[in-house]
Amino acid sequence: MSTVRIVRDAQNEAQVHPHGATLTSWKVDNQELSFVSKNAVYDGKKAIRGGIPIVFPNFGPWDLGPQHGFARTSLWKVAKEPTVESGSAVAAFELEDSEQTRAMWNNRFKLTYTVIVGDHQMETNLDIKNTGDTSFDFTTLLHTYFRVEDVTKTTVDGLKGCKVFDKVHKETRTEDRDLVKISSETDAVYETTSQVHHITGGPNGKTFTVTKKNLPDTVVWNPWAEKAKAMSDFGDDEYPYMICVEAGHVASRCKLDPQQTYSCGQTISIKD
Ligand code: TA6
Repeated sequence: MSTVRIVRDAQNEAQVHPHGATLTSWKVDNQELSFVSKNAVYDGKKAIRGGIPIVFPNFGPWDLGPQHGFARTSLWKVAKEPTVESGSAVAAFELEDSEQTRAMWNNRFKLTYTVIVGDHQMETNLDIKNTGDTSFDFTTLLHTYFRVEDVTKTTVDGLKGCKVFDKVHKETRTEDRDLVKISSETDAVYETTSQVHHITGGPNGKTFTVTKKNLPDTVVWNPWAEKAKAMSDFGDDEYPYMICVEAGHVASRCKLDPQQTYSCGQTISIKD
């Protein structure tokens, strides 16, 4: 299984691994902006530790199957080979239900994941179609790992006033900070956040801008030292150089009737 290179030009490219349709690289001006662990496993079984794993049909622990669902550990098809059109490089990937998925979750679906590489920006859009004759519900999330220079100097905005479930301290509160900072293990599910987040502290001091579409919630995660040590596919010394800011529909389940499609996604841009 080789990765699919999506090249706009000499300054802008991305790579997507068919395992989970996981984006494993986004480079602008030859600077890697995505974080993938040096210990990531590419055995076609475990989710790739980094980049943008796709969470579907369930965010978090799941009685019916693996944590975060089966999308990120399934082999996706290339539905559209990389093509440069209207100034961007575009590729698309597809995952449909199978015996394996129906054995866990007995619903018919077709996921289409489109990656669009623009100039200093990238879009990752997910269309979720119910191809069966019965309704189903799901939660979904783009588990984006951003590369940062020092997570203790990184800030995330667009969360103030939001209800947040703090999974580390197991409490629900309202966020009162304009800028969320990370100084310890962080695992926070923010409900109905701003559509736009700015993440400072990226490579060469750059700032990421994330603009969400139909993904009302945002999860912020950094495993910190202890959890990092507990993950075999994550280096003990890597947690200072990444932050997950994850656009999702996770605070409530999304219902999809037969033949309906739920379109969601994010645009990430980078600037000085
Ligand atoms: O998105 C945050 C989170 O749900 C954390 O609780 C942590 O489990 C993280 O995802 C990574 O999960 P994974 O199954 O990829 O190890």
